[in-house]
Amino acid sequence: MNLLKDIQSRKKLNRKSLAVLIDPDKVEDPNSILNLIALAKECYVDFFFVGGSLLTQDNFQPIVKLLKEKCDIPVILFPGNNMQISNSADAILFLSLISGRNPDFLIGQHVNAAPLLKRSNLEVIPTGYLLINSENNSAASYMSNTVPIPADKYSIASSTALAGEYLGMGMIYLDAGSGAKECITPKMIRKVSETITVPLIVGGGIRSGTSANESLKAGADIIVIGNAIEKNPNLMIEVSEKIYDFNKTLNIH
Ligand code: 1GP
Repeated sequence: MNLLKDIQSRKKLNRKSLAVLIDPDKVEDPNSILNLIALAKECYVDFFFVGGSLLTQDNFQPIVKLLKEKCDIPVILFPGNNMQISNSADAILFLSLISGRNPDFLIGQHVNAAPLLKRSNLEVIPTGYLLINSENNSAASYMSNTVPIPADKYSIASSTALAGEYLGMGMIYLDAGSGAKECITPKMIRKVSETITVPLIVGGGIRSGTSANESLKAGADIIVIGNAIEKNPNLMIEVSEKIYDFNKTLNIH
C-alpha cells in the first residue's frame, strides 16, 4: 500500500478523509483505547495519526502495536520529534516545520531520523507543516521554538504552503495546535487550498461536526481530530457521517 498515492487519488476525486489523532501522553493505559478502536471500525475513519509534542510515558510503541493488531485502519506517525518512530506503523509524516525558522525542525531532526527510517518499513511522507494561530501559545509552538503564522495572514500561509509544494513536499498540514481554542478559519483553508495542488491536512481545535464540515467545504482533504474525540468519542460518529455524506455525492462508496 502506498498511502501518499492513495491520498493523492482521493484528492483528485475530491474525496474527504478523517484522521483520528491519538496523543500517547494523554492515554493512561494503552488498553483504554480499545473502545475508541472499536468505534473507529464502525465509523468512516480513514487514518489513525499517533504522536504528540512531548512523551513522558512509555505508551507510544504499545499504542501503535495495539492499533495495528486490532484494526486495518492505516496508522500514520505524526511525530513531535525524532524519538517518535515505530516500525509497527504504516507510514510517518516526515514533517518539516516550514512556518518556523528553527533549523532543527526544518532539517535537523530529520538528519537524525533518516538512517532509522531507511532501516524501517515505514512509508515516509514528506509533509510541509504550518502552525497557524492567533495566540502564540500552543505546545507545538513552544516545543519547536517557532512563531506560528498569524491566523489572518493568508498570503504568508499560502506562499509558505506553495514553497513547501515547490520543495517537493507531498502534503501540506495546517495546524492550529492541539486543543486550540479556535480552529483554522474556512477563509485561511480556502486561501491555502486554492494555492496548492497537493493534499491539504487541517487540524487543531476542531470540536464539532459543524466546524469539521466547514473545514472540508473550504478545501481540507483530511481533517484531524484529537482532543475533542478523546473527550467525546461520539463526535467520531457525527464527523464521519458528515464525511460520508460529502463523499456520497461523489458516488464512490
Ligand atoms: C494537533 O491537529 C492536531 O496537532 C489535532 O488537534 O487535538 O485539537 O484535535 P486537536
